[in-house]
Amino acid sequence: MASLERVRQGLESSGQGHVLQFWPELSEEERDAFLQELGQLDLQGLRDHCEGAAKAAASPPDSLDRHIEPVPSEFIGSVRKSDRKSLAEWENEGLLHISKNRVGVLLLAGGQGTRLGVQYPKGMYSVALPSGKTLYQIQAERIRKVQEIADRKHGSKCTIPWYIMTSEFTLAPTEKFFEEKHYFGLEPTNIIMFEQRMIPAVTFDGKVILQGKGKVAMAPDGNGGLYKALMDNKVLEDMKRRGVEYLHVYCVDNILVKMADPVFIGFCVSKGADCGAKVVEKAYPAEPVGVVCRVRGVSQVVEYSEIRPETAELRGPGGEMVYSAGNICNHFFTRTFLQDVAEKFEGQLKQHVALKKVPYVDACGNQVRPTKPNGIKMEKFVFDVFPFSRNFVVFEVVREDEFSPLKNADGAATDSPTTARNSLLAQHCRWATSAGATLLDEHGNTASVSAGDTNPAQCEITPLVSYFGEGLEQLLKGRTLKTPFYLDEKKAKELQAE
Ligand code: UD2
Repeated sequence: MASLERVRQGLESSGQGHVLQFWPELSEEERDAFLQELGQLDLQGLRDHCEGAAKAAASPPDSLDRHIEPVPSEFIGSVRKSDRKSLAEWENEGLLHISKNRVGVLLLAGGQGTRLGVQYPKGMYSVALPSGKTLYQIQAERIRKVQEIADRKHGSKCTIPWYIMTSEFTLAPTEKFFEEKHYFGLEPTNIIMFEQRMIPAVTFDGKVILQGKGKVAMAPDGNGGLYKALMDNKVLEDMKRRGVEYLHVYCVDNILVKMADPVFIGFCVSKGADCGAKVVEKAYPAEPVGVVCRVRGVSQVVEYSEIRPETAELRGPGGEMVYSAGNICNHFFTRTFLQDVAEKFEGQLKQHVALKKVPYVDACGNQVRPTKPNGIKMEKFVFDVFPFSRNFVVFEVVREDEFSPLKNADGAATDSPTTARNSLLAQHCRWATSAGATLLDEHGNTASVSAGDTNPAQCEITPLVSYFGEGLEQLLKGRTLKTPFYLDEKKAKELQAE
């Protein structure tokens, strides 16, 4: 453990002596825990961090709006605009790489899920589907299925390793949950959890905030903390050892996420990309998604919190949004690009300022819950490496098929458990009817099925039977199905036997 004297000196020389002001009041146990926490702080970099945060928060953000322009549509690949042949070719290419163990998935799961308001990691959330599955279970089963599809097509046994970036808040409960659920049928050694760094929250005058008398207010360093975490935890070495060349990085809360999407992987690889982003057409100007655009000619994402409303609202001659390429936090990276980032560019990643209400103890030792922002959290964003790419590609997918994030608690108009559940059910209703089934609602009437249905019939299909709507015709064609209808593996066997 670090010595108290060394820590005290480090804090004082970075202007943070107040951190130890309640030291005499702490019990032996509290002192040990605090010293251990302080020993993990980057004391060398603390002054820069605190001064940098205060300075960044004080100066008006460098508005990018004057320098941005949309990415011309001819530079955006698109599911909707591509013919079947191209889509099939990309899918085949993706499946080939999967079958050769060249593809991994990486989940960004270090966030705190503040908006959803649960005390546990978001992936453990169940949106009350008929099956009761959590987000983690759905993701795990999609991995299992796409491995199986690649195996069957290429006659080999393949593995898609699942890298999971957690933080101090999410690692222990995530590990416990996976263990309790027997890793959802995946091989535990192919699930690699690692932790991102935490950094102190700082007041507007550059002082580390004490959350308790023996506790600094710490927060994860943003999902762009990924690149440091890859190095800290030797994840790139693990990828190399396994022969993983391509990584699909995604965020935890999109219930429709296509794990290791072969079409996206195949598209990116066939274009020779080192880096790629999936986008959907934005639903409305203020939708909380970044936009893929060009800044001073270079493609990148401008986050929703950093674009002016008047820019987001700009319309073209046909009334369409000028900045419509909505980032859905689904990215493609080659391992060699990530290696380059880790070795050469990580230090150049932009720091973003978030002003937050951070509970703290005041100078008299009273616990305070602020009602307005009092603290600065500095964050890096996962997409800020795009400008370092040599060949960055954008791939537009269909929202109803691939994007329905869970951000807010029920009661919110958008991105809630209800909207996420309905998106998945509506998709499965569409799959069932296009496979030739007729769905009946609870009154025995034919259920209407359309994209974006806000009150879909209760039809759920396990990913273990179908990854993306394939293989259903042989089970469902010509059948009339009463809802609620849950197609699990057992039911699929029964239908097959009939
Ligand atoms: C993210 C995207 C936004 C859009 C939107 C779509 C970023 C920076 N923004 O915004 O452009 O695509 O998603 O849903 O990617 N996380 C960590 N560590 C952290 C912070 C977050 O792992 O320190 C994870 C978090 O667990 C989640 C993902 O990153 O899986 C996105 O985080 P968020 O939900 O806070 O991002 P949001 O919705 O503001």
